[in-house]
Amino acid sequence: MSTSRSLVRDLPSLLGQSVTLQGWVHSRRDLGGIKFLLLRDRSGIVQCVFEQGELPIGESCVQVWGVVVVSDKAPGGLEVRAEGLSLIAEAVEPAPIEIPKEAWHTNPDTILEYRYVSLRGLKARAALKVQAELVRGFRKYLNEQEFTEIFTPKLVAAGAEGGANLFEVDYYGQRAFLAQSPQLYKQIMVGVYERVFEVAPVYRAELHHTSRHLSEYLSLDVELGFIDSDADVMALQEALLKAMVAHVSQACRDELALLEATLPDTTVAFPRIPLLVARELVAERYGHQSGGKDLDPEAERLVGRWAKEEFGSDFVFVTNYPQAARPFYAYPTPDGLTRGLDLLFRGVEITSGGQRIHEYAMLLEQLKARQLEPEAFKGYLEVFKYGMPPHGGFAIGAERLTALLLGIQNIRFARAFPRDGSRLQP
Ligand code: AMO
Repeated sequence: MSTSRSLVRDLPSLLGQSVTLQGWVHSRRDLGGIKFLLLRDRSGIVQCVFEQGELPIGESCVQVWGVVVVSDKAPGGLEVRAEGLSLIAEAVEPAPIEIPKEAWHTNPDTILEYRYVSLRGLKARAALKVQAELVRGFRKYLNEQEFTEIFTPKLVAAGAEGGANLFEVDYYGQRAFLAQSPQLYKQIMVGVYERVFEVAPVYRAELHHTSRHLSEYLSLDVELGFIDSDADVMALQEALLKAMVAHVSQACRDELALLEATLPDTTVAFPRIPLLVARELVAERYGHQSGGKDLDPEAERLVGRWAKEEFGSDFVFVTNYPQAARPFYAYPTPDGLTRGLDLLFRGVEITSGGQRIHEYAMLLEQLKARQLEPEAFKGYLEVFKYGMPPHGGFAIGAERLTALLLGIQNIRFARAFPRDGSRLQP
């Protein structure tokens, strides 16, 4: 690393001085005698003006030196009057898509096919930077609340969430799966630390090709013990999301401005509505009959609309899901419902969670009521023999949160290298 290297973001304080920059040729323009090079480094972009010499093609890595001067016409109000350029690594051929244009109307498959270079676009990199800061805000808040970060296996012997969307793996000749969720493990770890979280990918062999499902996504998992009810889970979730948004608003000013993102108003409390009431509400207020046990996407959108219209909130908790719509470990209530809940953000589910069953006998009862064989859940059940506190938690889909926050329509663009039913490369 060159010790004398300046970053683009520092240039305003270096007016009139000689600097050396390193970065990429974002674009170049030849106006007869004068040539313009936009140099991109990790901190920004600056215009460099050359009076002689040839400029290398886009995406070449270069070192440029010259004097920083004020310029009304240059983006950012300053430019570098270049005195020289050396090649660090020349691009072998022009990039397959135009990075500076970042034309989002280009066929998404094309952008994703060339992701190794399309990620260099300012908007593409800004989106993933915001995601990185959301995760940093997540860790920061939970660490402050005495949560311990855990690391659980992604190669597992059984599914955690049920359903058919498991990827099977040949594990030394034995059948294994890619983890759908760290669910059991985070609960086990509550027995160790009381409060835990994990940031890790999970795997879902989703059969539907949608704009909100990936086959591999980043799950932000939280679990905590010694709670009174699902209200504690909601309180933590609300405070955590508000802290994450506040962190991003500080850490990503430039990125948010570039993406023209509007942050949610975090001064309002997240409204809460029981699932059955939500179903009635969308039918009566908006004339929509939600199909299935859960809310369908249109019903989610309408509940989100209601929360916005009535409370000015982009977030809304949908609570008390029926047992039939939740896994066996959800804490049941006598009315056939559970203390399971979802959080919607801008009309889309971004988290699922709630209070869990913590008593061995109650778990056996639930399995029996669902005609499930306790033998098949032996691995899950063991820890509940050994004193588990009342506990609950949730998991946030990091890409969904990022996409909804930034107005990205297709979740694939909220992950660097998305995996879906038709994509395994790059
Ligand atoms: P669930 O299966 O609802 O719950 O997942 C939690 C959150 O993860 C996100 N999500 C997805 N994101 C992208 N692609 C997918 N295919 C996908 N599937 C889910 C959503 C969803 O809200 N163990 C429970 C969590 C818990 O109870 O703590 C679970 O995994 O944002």
